Amino acid sequence: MAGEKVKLLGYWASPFTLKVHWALKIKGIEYDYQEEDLPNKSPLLLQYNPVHKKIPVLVHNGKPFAESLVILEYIEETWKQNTLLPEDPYERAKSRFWAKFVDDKCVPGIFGTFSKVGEEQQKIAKEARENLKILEGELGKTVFWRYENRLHGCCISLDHLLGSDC
Ligand SMILES: N[C@@H](CCC(=O)N[C@@H](CS)C(=O)NCC(=O)O)C(=O)O
Repeated sequence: MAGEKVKLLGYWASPFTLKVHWALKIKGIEYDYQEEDLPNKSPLLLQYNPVHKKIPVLVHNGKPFAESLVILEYIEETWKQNTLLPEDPYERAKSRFWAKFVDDKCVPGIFGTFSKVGEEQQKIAKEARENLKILEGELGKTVFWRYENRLHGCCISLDHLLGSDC
């Protein structure tokens, strides 16, 4: 839609930001990007996401949206081209289930593996591997949000990086 202003506030290494980048690109939406310095958040981020104070935030014609999965739903409903979700309601529900599984179970485990040390790190790395295996088992069975296929690629690469011997 002509004259629209779309802006994404994010952070380069954030998987939550990446999926919004991918969704916008799949839809062919032009947007500005503002990289955030997370220890020193911009006034815009604090203004637009006062509840969680986290990226990503999408701003569309001055209206802010926070929480990556909420942002994806908004993108899907606003720009109808190049759909992100399958047509069938059952398949759509499954896509949403696995998207939440990635956010709740895989991403924290992967982050924890790199930020924790010692026994705590071993424990969280084991959980991360187990959850990545579950996710890997789903590949080919579920039609995911289209961006998720790319995220799965990253997760599986990380699984190999972490080692698969435990
Ligand atoms: N549930 C949120 C998670 C977003 C999130 O955890 N963002 C992190 C970066 S990956 C953040 O902004 N951290 C800054 C902070 O916690 O102060 C979403 O899906 O958007």
